[in-house]
This record gives sequence, C-alpha cells and structure tokens, in this order.
Amino acid sequence: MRATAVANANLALVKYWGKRDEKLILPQHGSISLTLQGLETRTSVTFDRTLAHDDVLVNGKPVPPAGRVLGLLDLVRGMAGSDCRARVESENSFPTAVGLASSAAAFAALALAASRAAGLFLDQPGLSRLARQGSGSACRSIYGGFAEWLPGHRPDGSDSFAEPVAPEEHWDLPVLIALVRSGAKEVSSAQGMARSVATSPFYPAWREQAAKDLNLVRQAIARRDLALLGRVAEENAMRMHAVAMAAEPPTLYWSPGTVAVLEKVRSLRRQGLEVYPSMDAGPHVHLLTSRESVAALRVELLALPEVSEVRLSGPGPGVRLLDVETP
Ligand code: 2P0
Repeated sequence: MRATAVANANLALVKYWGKRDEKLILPQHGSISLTLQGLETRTSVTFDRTLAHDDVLVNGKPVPPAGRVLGLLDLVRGMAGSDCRARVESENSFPTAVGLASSAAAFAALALAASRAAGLFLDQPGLSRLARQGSGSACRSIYGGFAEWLPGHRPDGSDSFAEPVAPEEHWDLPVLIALVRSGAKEVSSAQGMARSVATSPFYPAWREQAAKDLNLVRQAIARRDLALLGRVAEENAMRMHAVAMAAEPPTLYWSPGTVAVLEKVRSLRRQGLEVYPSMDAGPHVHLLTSRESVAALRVELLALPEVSEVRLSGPGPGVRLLDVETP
C-alpha cells in the first residue's frame, strides 16, 4: 500500500535541549512549539514485496537511507507484523540548502505515511510517539498551532509524546524567518545537546528553568500575550545557546548574520516595534511579532547585508494525510 502525508516544521518557544535516553529519544524536560505555516515536507511511503531493501528519494534524488529512517520503518513493520521493504519519497517546500531543513516535518510526515501505508491507524498520541523516535521535535509537528511535548518518566517512553495546547486559529501570530548567510552546520542538534548534557556546567540550571518557562509560555498562549510569550521565548533561546557555548568543546550555532539580526532587533525595539527573536540549533533567526510590525520589520531585515531572505510564516496545520492507495 502507498500513503502520502504532509507535515510542517515547528519553532520551539521553550526548547528541547537534552536527552535522557539517546536510543528512544526521551527528553530531559518538556518543550512547547508553534507549528509553522508554509514550511512543509510531503512524504509518500510504499510497502512493496518486490523491493530487496528500503529505498529513499529526497527531492527526486536517491539518498542512502539514514539510520533513523530505517529505524522508524522497522518500528512500523514491527507494529504491523510485516517484513515488507519500503520506498520513501520525500519533498520539501523549503530549500534544504539554506539550512532550514526540518527533521520535525520530515519525521512527522514519515510517521503518518508509513503507518497508514502499513495499514495501521494510530491515534495522535501514538503517531506522536512514533514520530518522536525518528526525531524528538517531530512529536510536536503532529499537531497544528501550539503543542507541548510531555517528557514522561517511564523508561520505555510510553508516556513521552506531544499534546495540543491551542489550535492554529487561536492566535494570528506572525513569525518572520530571517535566513542569514552561513556555511554548512558543523555540529548536529543531537551532538550539540549530548555535549551540553554531559559537559555544560549550566545544564542543571537550564533544566530547572525550563519548567518555569513552560508555565509562563502556557499562560502567554492562553492570553495571546505577545509581550510575555516573546520575552520568555527569547530568554529561553538565549539560554539554550549559552548552555551549548559553555559545553566541551564549546558549540556555537551562530554566524555574524545572527548577531546582526539580534542587534537590529534591539534598535527596532527602541523605535517601538514589537519583535522577539528565537534561534534553533542554527544561525537563522525566527522573529515573533505583531501583524502591524510585519511590513516594517521585513524591510529592515532585508536591508542587512548578512540576511539573504526573509520568509513570512505563522501558526500552521498539523500532519495530514493526502492520499492512500491500495494495490
Ligand atoms: C527544539 N531543537 O525544541 C530544539 C531547539 C533545536 C533547538 O529539537 O536528536 O532534530 O532528532 O531528537 O529534534 C532539533 O533537534 O533532535 C531540536 P533529535 P532534533 O526544536
């Protein structure tokens, strides 16, 4: 059977940074994200008895299947009681070359497409648990709007999945994404967080603060309070980067363009614009802002020589099924 699903990337407002179990992908603490409109991955999975091995095509080109993709397919085969190999075809609506590739969108789409192609009907927590085992942040992209990953405490991970906080219609919250010029990413998120947990002296403080930030962000979402959400999301992002910078070896995800955008944000705020930055494990800057500030902010960002492109996003939908074909 063949199934096609689409999922969107997400921006963590309280970030996931650190695992307690590397194999099952279980986090040290909870996180909350906003699923982003327009940043999509579409994935088709076909289970085919004639295939000798799993095949993966990304944007039309065959790639050696990553261990985590094979791992997720094996989980689905295990649940479905099948040993059939799969063809996975995946396409991004955003350029992977600029460093916006999202494992969250990719694994959320793969979880839904693979499970339906195998004849399984998982509920949303079940899909979220499955996506989590491909990439942690993917468990949140199952839902549209705002979602929270409950860390759970069971060793088998059965209580570690995301749940919805508020749907995409809840809040018309613009997010501008400033793509800054930079080289290839040197340290993956997985590596950076493992180093941070093992060696950063700030790690225990980071974990403690995450619980406080989660409370504040839940309140800010419920009240649609941009000043509170923005302040906490910005502080949380800066702390995550400080934890990584303090690790051994020190891990810096920023490029000069990142700092240029942060400085521009400071000066625009002095002029009265409401804007709050957040960076994931990379140099690009996501900016939470108000509808009235979008046009002026975009012009100011594009005027920076370090910024190559600015994309407008906002709350987007959860993972959805486009098509199921039976032979
Ligand atoms: C997040 N990031 O909460 C954080 C903030 C990056 C910074 O989740 O190893 O690709 O697959 O579980 O999910 C990116 O890391 O890591 C990430 P794995 P993932 O969105």
